[in-house]
Amino acid sequence: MHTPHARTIRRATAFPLVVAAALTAAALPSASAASTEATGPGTDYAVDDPFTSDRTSWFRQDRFGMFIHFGAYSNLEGEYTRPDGTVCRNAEWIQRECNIPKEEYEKQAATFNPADFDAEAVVNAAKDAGMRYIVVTSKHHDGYAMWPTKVNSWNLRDHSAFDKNRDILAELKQAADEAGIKLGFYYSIWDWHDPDFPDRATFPAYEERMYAQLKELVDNYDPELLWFDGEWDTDRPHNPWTARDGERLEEYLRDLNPELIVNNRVGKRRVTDGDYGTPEQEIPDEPVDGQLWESCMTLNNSWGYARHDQNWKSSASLVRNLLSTSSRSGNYLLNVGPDARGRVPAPSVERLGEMGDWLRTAGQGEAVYGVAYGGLVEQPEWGTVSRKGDKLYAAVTQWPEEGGSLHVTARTGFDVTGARVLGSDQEVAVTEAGDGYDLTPTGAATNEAATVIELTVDPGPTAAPGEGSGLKQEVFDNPTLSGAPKLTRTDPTVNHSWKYTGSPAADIPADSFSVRWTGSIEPRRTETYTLSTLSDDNVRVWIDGEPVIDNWSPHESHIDEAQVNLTAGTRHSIKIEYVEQTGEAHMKLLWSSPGQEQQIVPRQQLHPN
Ligand code: FHN
Repeated sequence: MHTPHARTIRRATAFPLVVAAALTAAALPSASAASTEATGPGTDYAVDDPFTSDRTSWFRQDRFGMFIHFGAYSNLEGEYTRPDGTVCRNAEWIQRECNIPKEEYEKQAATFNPADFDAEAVVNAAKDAGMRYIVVTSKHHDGYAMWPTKVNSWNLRDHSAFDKNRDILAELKQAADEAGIKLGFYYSIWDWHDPDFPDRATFPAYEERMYAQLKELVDNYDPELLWFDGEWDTDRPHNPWTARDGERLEEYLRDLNPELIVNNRVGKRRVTDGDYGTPEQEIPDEPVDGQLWESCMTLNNSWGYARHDQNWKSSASLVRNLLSTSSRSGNYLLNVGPDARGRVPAPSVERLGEMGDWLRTAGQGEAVYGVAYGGLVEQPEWGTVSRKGDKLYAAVTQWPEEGGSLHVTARTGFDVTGARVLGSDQEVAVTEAGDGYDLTPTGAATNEAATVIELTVDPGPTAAPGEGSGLKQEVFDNPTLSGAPKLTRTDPTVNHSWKYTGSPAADIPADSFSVRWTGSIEPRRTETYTLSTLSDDNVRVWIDGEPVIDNWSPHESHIDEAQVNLTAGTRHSIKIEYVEQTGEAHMKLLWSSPGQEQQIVPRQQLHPN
């Protein structure tokens, strides 16, 4: 089912050892299924570099996905009539926000019958939109499972009016597989229904059921991605979830399937949790440091179906959102909310089709799929610029007046060797102008959403990959880098997530240790590089003997940056000093430059002397 993934060798996962009385042994993944050996010193949770690994390649290429919010709340279609006759409106939060008593909510769920749910139609709508992956709610905050879980009877199979021979997640998986669309599951940690959830004392019993459900989902439906939610500190009910819980869950999932992609809400929505960040209903103004990212957004204002919410976004604004996310190396996860019968609202399908039309017209999709941050140029006011190899895609949303031009400000030296408007045979003049180039089209914009000017560029010399082996690493079993190092070795990359329980080696404690890396760093381009450290706790960095980063005090996961001028082929000396005081421990070294996408500094470019 999964090709074993080359991974950092780690000690296997501890499994919550509390046995939940409510479950039969059959429903529980047996403790032996996950090693009983607890993780601990010597464990490194960094599995690879999400910016470059094969495991995340599809996520970084696809750029555009469908979110589906579908659950027992959909049965109310956004409206609840209180006993006093007043109407309360919400969507997927309706039970909590309208104070529906648990028994009454269960009673309405028993009438839920999404008989018209048509997985093929849903997948076709996604495909027609140009979406390449789907994330569907398997369990939202109300705790209602949308698959025939064996863990409890609060689910679509056992508590509904739906056909007991159907399994909509299985139907969706089959339709997605046949269409070549990847499938992921949203799963809420926060659970309003499970009585063991709110109290830390009984939380392990809930956690055991949660692990069992997640194992069902991974084993039975083979998702490519898990989209956690409900990780934040809140009440009604109290949410006891901690970063330490997230560490353990993430480790468990990666042992279930090393190929899984997991979002940062598996922990506490930080840059060190999971594989990618999850801005919601917003798009970051620029590429996100330290982590992949995906912006999730509604088509109207509601995630779950709400009859009253007809405030649909225009397809032009949706296309522009997609161009904004992909041109900043992000993904766009756009939501649909099927109604009580399981039908995707027509206004949603219509707008998705219009987005797909734009992507399919004149190869405009090239400006989205597989692109990343423009890098070579500053982000313009008149639209967005994304990059894929020797192409820059200038997606223009403010077309110049006749004879007018569009200016691109160069961030590094590069030549423009070609320019054309996708979908038009008009000429585009490219002239050097001040700090960049002026692009002067000779015709009209081709559409309302965005007209794409494809530039062919020569980004200048990039040296061949180096032959480095990594940096010299000295590990001290004290927080002061003092005395003889306990361990000296070559570290291929500075890419470590020791978290709460791990450390650089089995005989190094999880707290109160320090590390020094020395050697040289060899860039492939002569440019101003942004060096980024992602650290918890202290960190300081020298390049060519000069201090460039100094955050020498205990801190939570934090990204520090330095702009350094590096010369291709030159081995610039580097020294990094790091201390783990207590709690979580993380230390990563990344770089980016106008011509280099963000990544963990690769082994080939690091030398131990
Ligand atoms: O509370 C949820 C909400 O219902 C919805 O699922 C969004 C989508 O990501 N997430 C949470 C709010 O941040």
